[in-house]
Amino acid sequence: MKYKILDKLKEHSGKHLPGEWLSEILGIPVEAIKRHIKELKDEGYLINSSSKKGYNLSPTSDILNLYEIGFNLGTKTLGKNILCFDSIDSTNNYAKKIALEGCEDGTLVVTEEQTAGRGRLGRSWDSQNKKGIWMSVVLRPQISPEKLNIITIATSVAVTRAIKKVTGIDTRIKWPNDLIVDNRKVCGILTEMNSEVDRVNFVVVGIGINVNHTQNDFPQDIQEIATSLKLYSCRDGAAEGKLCPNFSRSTIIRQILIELEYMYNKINTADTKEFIDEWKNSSITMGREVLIISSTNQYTAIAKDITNDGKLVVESSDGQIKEVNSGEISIRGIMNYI
Ligand code: BT5
Repeated sequence: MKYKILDKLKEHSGKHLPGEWLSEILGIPVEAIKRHIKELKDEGYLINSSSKKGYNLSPTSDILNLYEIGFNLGTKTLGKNILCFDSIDSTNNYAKKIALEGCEDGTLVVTEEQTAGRGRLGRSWDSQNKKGIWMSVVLRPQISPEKLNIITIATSVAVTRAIKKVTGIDTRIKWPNDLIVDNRKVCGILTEMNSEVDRVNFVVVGIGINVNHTQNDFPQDIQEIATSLKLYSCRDGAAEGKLCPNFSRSTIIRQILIELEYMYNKINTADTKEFIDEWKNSSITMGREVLIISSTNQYTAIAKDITNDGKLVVESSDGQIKEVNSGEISIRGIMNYI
């Protein structure tokens, strides 16, 4: 019932709704309305209550819960099962645990804060409370283990699309797992797999997006390389003293689930051309000189292409064409690499 009240407040956003009116149309006593409004406030919704005018929902409420993410989502697999936390060590850790226990394909784990958010290769991921999107999705794709990269590629295109649709911001993709705006990292993707020799049991796709951070929300060591969607959208306005609104994280998450489900269906039917082409168009990597850093050596090369299963094709200075499957690349001018 409390979410029915919330629906009404959203439907009439900007207006005050009298308790008596809500009581009449929802068919419950005014006392019950009061109790549910209190529960919504306890969940974090910013609701102004005035004894004369009634209740009004502040548009700045930015809550991550089952209702905000899952209500009328319209997907078939992704986000059918949603688990929301206030704080957790890492959504990828939790997602892996429940995947091993047999959770449904498409299960979403999302949290307000991570206390031990992880990047690749043992690196850490800064996940400030209520500032960003820290989420993981469990997938059970019909691919062979060596095609894992395609999941990261599809996810980066899905997130790029979602950010564009919700915020209007064009992000660029840096192979294999970063989204970049203004030469800084705004999103990182961590894809982890559990497999047998020729079969994937599950993949956990972790997505971290800096959404509403101000510059000081980032720790010192990443101040120069990280940015948020809000900082980017406000880069000119801030100087002019304009108010920079927060973006709704739940709206972005919903759109990611919709876009990722579309890509996931394409992956399962081996129909990846569309999103590979889109990846190339959004790529900040294609055609550039890149420094390839593997566990055994480093060399510079020109990024030429990407294969249908997500490997980066490069041409090294001696003219050799190579396929890079995993590891790190640096691109001049991006994220402080000179
Ligand atoms: C990544 O690793 O970019 C993958 C990040 C994935 C995070 C998500 S959040 C939900 C899910 N649960 C998890 O525990 N993880 C996933 P990598 O390419 O290794 O980049 C890590 C590096 O990015 C760090 O060493 C820092 O230099 C930098 N970094 C850390 N936190 C950052 C942030 N919030 N924004 C931008 N850069 C950051």
